[in-house]
Amino acid sequence: MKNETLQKAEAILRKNDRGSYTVPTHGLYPFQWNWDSCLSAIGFSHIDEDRAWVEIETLFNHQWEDGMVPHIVFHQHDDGYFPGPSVWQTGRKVDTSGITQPPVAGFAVKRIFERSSNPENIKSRVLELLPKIHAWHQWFYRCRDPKGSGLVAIIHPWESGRDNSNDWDNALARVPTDGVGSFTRRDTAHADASHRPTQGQYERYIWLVKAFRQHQWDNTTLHDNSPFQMIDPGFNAILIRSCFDLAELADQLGETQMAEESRALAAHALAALESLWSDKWGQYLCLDRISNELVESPSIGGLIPVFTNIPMARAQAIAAKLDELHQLCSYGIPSHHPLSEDFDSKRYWKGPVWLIINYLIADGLRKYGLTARVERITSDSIKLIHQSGFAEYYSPLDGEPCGGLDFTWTAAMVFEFINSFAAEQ
Ligand code: 9WN
Repeated sequence: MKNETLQKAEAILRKNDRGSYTVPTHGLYPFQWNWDSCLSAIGFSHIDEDRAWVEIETLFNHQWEDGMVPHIVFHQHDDGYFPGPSVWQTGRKVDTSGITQPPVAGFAVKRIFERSSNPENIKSRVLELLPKIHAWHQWFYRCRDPKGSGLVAIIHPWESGRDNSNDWDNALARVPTDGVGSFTRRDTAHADASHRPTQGQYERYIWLVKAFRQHQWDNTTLHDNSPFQMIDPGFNAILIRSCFDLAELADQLGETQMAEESRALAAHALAALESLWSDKWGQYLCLDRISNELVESPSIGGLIPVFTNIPMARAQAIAAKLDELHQLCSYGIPSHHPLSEDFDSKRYWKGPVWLIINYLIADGLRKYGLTARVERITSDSIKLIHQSGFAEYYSPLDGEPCGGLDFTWTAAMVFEFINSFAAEQ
């Protein structure tokens, strides 16, 4: 008989399933989101392997010709979300946004393939996906790192997946708001406005979208023309891990040239990641590519690199930082340092705990054998679910559920925490 929590998690995945893709949650996010889908597919792999593959295949059916994989696919009309297709105007047959999101697909495909009950049967599907994922990774290094530094920049806070992190505040303040016009946000009709980004942030988000639209969404020009170019260590680490994972899979499946190319991209990037380390903060920091300055902001983005192959000493320093954060909160891991002036326990990415981030960090720590921290993160994550349900995010101080409810990727991560991490302890 299945654990009751897993039964609830499965019910959420099924409720948010729209056949060939899932929505992150009913109401607040009525379309397919890029990294939500890939991480949710990992959850599906525990209950329905075919459905897991379909989720990722659907996303990649909407990949752009240049290799970019959009952050939202607007499969069906829905007025409940702003900005919708009429703002993006990307001119796709099926509407999509024009920016991307953290590239977790390479990692997710490897994980799902590894646990496949019949790998032989799945090989051909994986072989279809691999070149598409590889093209996306190459797109990143071509279009978001035009000078070949090894580190890619995001050009919109929504690309980070950590939308209103304090990391972006100063850089975003440089983005103008002229000509944005009036608009009606829909997010605050579904979720508590005090948990969501401010109006000023939203105006800048929209200004950037309109500016990219004027460049006809041409990715050969967007990076250099964007007033927001941010190098996020977490984002880069996810890309590096996905390149390494894709290389391993490609080797296994006989795609040796792809494997070599992917490994070379990852190795170059990994060496460059080191330039984001800060001894002062004991973590990685973002680099503002426009001002060429490290951003002195102690966010979770600087701890996510443990997800990839950073040096052991860095992983140990991150483990020590996690111990410090755990001392300051009832539930880990806060998305921003609780002693920082701009910490906010309930506002979106300015402090709350996200189970997907807990998962990426726990998965990284496990690689280094830092199991005590894996156990702590796992037990905090499961406690949050028992206490507060499957929320979008939670206050690290008292576990209050925030944002949207019955959240797909939160439910997906619960399968990983209970079936994989807790089962190993
Ligand atoms: C914008 C869907 C997405 C997540 C992001 C999260 C939030 C969207 C929004 O929701 O962003 O993409 O409108 O707030 O920040 O990580 O993918 O769950």
